Amino acid sequence: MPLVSPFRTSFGVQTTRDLLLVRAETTETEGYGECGTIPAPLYSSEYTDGAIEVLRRFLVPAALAMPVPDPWLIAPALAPMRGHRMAKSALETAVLDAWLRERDLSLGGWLGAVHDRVPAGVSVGIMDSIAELLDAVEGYLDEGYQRIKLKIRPGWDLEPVRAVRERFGDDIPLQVDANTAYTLADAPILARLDRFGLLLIEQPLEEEDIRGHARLARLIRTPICLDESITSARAAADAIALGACSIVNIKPGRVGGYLESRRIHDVCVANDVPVWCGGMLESGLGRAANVALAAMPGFVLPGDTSASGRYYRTDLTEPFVLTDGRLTVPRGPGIGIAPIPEALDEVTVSTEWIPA
Ligand code: NPQ
Ligand code: MG
Repeated sequence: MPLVSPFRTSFGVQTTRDLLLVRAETTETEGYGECGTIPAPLYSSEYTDGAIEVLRRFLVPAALAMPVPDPWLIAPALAPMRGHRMAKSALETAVLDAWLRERDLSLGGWLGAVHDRVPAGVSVGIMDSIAELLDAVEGYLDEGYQRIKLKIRPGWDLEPVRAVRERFGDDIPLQVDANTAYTLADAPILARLDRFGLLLIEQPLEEEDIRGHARLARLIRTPICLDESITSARAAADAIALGACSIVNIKPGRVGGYLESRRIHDVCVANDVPVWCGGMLESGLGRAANVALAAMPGFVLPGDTSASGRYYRTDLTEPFVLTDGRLTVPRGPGIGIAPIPEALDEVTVSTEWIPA
């Protein structure tokens, strides 16, 4: 699917989105799960062709071998295969969606959502110039986004943040995401962000550097939020206990699915750590499930659950539209939304059916 505009992060630039969907078919209904991988292992170790391979050879056969496709038992059935959380998340979500539809339960209701609508933030990529960045931010603020997140990397950090503060003032909720681009040696530069009153700085250091984030937290005032590092509820508990983060970005794909996402939410709430829902440029299918997750009580900060139009001219589903800076939580059974057949056919390049 073509992106409405290039999206540049510290790990590269994307102009299209190669989506991998898992569709589970049961005797009564079907379910969809979206896999957040990108074609190359630049965000995490997973990549789309690898996810297809591990699903085809290991994960789907293991799920098909289960006596009943019980959503709680998918993760244990897949546990012998190590890692591949995004691939596992897509499969578990497809089974969960079908399971909920069969019981006429909405994902939000099942997760424990407490809101009908969730505030939307927006992630703004690295741009070729400050002028271009300010135009993009102005457009998103005009659309009603409740929080601005700027992608940063060494050489594009202090200046864009200063420019956004000078142009739009100190009151707009503003945060930055480094996608692991810095090291502890950069602490003096990152400390110079303190004066801009950011909500948080997301994943400044590399995924495994929990001790480094704990050290950095004592060198800067801006709260540290982790993304790539938080791969499970255990990882969240460890990072919090070690003082490596005071805010957590929950992304179902990164952690293996919505059941683990709920566990992370509960661990963070128990530790008074605010959470928000991250984004992986999902189609409306993944977006629907993320909006339901973001309606849980501990999601007290706007997430990257932006409107469909932030990324796509035409979504696979009815588009999610921003109204008063919020997205509406789907109320139907399961994820509460389905692909529009014509839209899906338009962009489908290959399908593979794995029989039970
Ligand atoms: C993040 N998401 O919070 C990720 C980075 C990311 C919205 O910033 C295709 C293209 C898939 C870009 C997955 C946001 C992506 C992508 C994740 C960026 O770190
Ligand atoms: Mg991030």
